[in-house]
Amino acid sequence: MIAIVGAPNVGKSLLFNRLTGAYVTVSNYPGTTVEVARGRARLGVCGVEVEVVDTPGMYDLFPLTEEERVARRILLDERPTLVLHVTDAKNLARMLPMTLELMEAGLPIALAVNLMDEAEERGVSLDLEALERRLGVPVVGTVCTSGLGLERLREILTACVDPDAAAIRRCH
Ligand SMILES: Nc1nc2c(ncn2[C@@H]2O[C@H](COP(=O)(O)OP(=O)(O)O)[C@@H](O)[C@H]2O)c(=O)[nH]1
Ligand SMILES: [Mg+2]
Repeated sequence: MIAIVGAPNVGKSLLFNRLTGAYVTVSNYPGTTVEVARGRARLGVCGVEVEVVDTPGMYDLFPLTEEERVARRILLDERPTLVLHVTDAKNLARMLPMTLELMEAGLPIALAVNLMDEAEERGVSLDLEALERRLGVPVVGTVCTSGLGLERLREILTACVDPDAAAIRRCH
């Protein structure tokens, strides 16, 4: 399972929709009124299906709200194959502490730096390759509204959830 996590309003749900398309169910997380969307993404040339969960917005791993508690429980109880931390390129520095918390919790993560279009408009320039080297986890810049970066993101997800499928470019 791939869990999409991050602060509110960074584009998690739009990214979730782009990855999953039609196969989505929305239900209350058990014992709560918090809605969680679950769907399936087809990844790689072989179309390997993997579950994707759109978690409620969270600012860090120390929950204050019921939404944050649900997001934390999805991460710690369901142990995703990959945690995709979605961030806002305009405020990346403020969001990286949560990336580090997720890494410290021992979760396998990849970082999507979304809203790159808005960051560019504001003259924010980011060296995502340097960040990737420093963090030691995959980092990809995205614009979920236009689809920019989503192809590379899919490759990263494929490599994380199914290394064999990612290595084999051709299916037999
Ligand atoms: N300009 C721009 N808008 C985006 C991008 N990604 C998402 N949005 C918009 O940001 C808003 C919040 O997105 P949403 O997916 O609901 O965020 P969530 O709260 O993290 O689930 C929506 O209006 C999206 O259309 C992006 O890369 N660029
Ligand atoms: Mg959302």
